[in-house]
Amino acid sequence: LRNPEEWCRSFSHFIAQCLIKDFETRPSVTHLLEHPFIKQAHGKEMALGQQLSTLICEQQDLGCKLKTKERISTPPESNSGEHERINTRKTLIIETSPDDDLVNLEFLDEETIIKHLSKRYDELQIYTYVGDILIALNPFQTLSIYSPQFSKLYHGVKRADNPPHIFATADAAYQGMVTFCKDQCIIISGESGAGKTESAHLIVQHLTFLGKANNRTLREKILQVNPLVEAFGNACTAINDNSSRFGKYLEMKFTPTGAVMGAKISEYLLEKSRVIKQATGEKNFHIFYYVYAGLYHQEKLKKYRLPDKKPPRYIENQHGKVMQDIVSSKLYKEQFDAIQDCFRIIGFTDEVNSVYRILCAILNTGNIEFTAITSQHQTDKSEVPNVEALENGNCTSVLRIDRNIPISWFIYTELTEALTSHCVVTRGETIIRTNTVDKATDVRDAMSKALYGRLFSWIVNRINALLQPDMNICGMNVGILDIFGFENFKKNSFEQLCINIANEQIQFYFNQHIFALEQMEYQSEGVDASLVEYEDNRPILDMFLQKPMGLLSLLDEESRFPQATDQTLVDKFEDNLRYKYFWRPKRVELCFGIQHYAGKVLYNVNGFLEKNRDTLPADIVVYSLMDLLSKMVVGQPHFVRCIKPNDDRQALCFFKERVMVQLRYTGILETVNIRCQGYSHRILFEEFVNRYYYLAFRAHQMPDTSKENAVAILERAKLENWVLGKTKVFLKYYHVEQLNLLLRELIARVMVMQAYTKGWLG
Ligand code: AD9
Ligand code: MG
Repeated sequence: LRNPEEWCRSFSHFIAQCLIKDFETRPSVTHLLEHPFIKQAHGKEMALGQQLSTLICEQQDLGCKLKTKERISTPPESNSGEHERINTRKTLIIETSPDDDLVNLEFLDEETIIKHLSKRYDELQIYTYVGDILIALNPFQTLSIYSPQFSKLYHGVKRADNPPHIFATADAAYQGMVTFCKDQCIIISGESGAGKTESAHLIVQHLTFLGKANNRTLREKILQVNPLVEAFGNACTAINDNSSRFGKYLEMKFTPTGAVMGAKISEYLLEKSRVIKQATGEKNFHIFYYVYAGLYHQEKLKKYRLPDKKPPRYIENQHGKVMQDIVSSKLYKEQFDAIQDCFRIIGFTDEVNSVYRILCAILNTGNIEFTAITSQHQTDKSEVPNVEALENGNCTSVLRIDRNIPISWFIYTELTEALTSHCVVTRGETIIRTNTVDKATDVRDAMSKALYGRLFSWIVNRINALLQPDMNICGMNVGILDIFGFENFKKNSFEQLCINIANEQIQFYFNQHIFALEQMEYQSEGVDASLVEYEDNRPILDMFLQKPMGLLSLLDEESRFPQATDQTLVDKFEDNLRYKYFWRPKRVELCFGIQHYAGKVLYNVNGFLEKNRDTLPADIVVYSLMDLLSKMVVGQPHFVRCIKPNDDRQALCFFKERVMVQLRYTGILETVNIRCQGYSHRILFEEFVNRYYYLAFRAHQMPDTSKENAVAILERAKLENWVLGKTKVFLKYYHVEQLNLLLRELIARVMVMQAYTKGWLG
């Protein structure tokens, strides 16, 4: 941004005159200038200059947009390779239509909604509104609707001015934050592969555009955060080649004037078990392949003591992948280079080498083997026959444990002992017992998982330190929640249970905000609005979370018994869980079924106890998600519901049945109903009058925050269909947008006037 004075001098006198002329019909300028809101928010000249520049850009954009609307007609990008399926005949027409919002439909039933979404999808209109909620259908192809030109198009305008878009949701959150100085959060939900992570990237992209700080480097840093953490936390699964295996809450931090000043990530429940084993057709975390291929091409495998004839066991194909597949993959090598760039741009230093070292150590650890020693007295002892793996430092020296250095030698021996034996304390006495081969293998794998888990947390913490705002400013946040989506595989284990419980909680949070809280307020405020029935998943959550008899408490309890087995666990569930959502199939051993909000899932308890012991107790994990949710509750929520139109990842392929199921379990029909009939915004009279009074009163008047004055504002703003409760104004989602727009226009005019009276424009 140029110096505001300089900028304003060059600003066209003509535009100022036009705005002032228009302003004359409004309350007195000088009065408004004295208004505390304006003083507080825009009192500082620099801030004023920034806002003013934004305003002018908006004016310019507006003019350009009117032309662009007719002009933009863009075919999807025709890429090679993965996107070969793209139908290049289709052309995207960027224009609004009344059916952009399902709430405008004349007939509201499932069939109509499906037909409607299908028609839009066919025209590559992947986004549709349900009031203020965005439905995003996965296009499974690259669309050219995310360029900076589109960011401009969606900047600070009314929702109805443009077709629905993920940028509009990001924009609403940003405008809400700047206008009301209130934290916002965007909750993205949908099943695995529905497009949550892609949506999260696009939101970050648009927010960095909006929060145009002078600091270009910071913007670049923030854009690298997602690719970096996803290299460590995402993997290829049977459903999605880039599946998130952890939950992520990214908070973007802004100054009071809306300039981006930093970011912070919270991670949640990384699927560490993937490090040591992957299901058929799945892979380890991306980073292992990137690093192995990258080091191979740099001829550094030897340096990191990695085998070069056969890939390490953890990334070796249990499923047909061979050395050549990994090292000859151009993609892996390119990704390795990209990750190095991410590290560098974010500000990591030599510590990156330690990251690679630890990753290689984990791969080497996986190659340690054990054999049984049978002697006269002992039959259950194991040893490490491939001493190479330890002695040549395969695992150990990469972790800087070297037998030639006395202190390391001690650790080296300790490590061998730690893998092949364990301590038992009985009546105050410590006894060392040897491990069987199986036990030693488990210990080895547990060590790998722990190392990876800690490495991941360290990277996240380091990113947070590097992106911490250096300004001592009390700013505001827009948080973006992107977790692993609901999963239902042929074989589902402990990991799927954790993922699906997290998704139950997100669904509950959505229900609370969209249905429960709203309907409770109608009743307590005596507002006559018809109640909408919805599927409440609270009883399912109770079944999981209740203490001491919920499923997770039972699992924790059983995990504390050394004698517990898979059989005792599943019996315990069956004996104690008297819920219609739980069943035990007769013919399938060691399995139990759960009727989740999103469908029935059959879980195999094999390994549940071990995995639960290995992670934090399930209870604590559920706390940590609650912590995440409670953080979001303080912010104003915005919802994005991602929908997967088919299971074959095919572009332009809309399977009615598949979409219908997702619409049903996410309660879209009910959401449309409540958005048609309901009042999504309930604001206390006091807050309402304080917020909007200068739309109807002279600024210096400071009217009483009474019901009557609230009505005066609503009438002056020419709004219809609002209702009054005992203490609150009940508004439709579009009312708030109209009010905010009026408010912003007014403030913009005042700022131009202020600049004008200061002589900047003369
Ligand atoms: V999971 O729960 O992490 O397994 P997500 O996050 O819901 O899942 P993701 O965002 O990874 O799904 O999307 C899956 C794939 O769909 C992506 O890799 C893209 O190939 C494709 N996709 C999703 N959204 C878009 C989009 N807006 N434009 C183009 C998209 N492709
Ligand atoms: Mg994802």
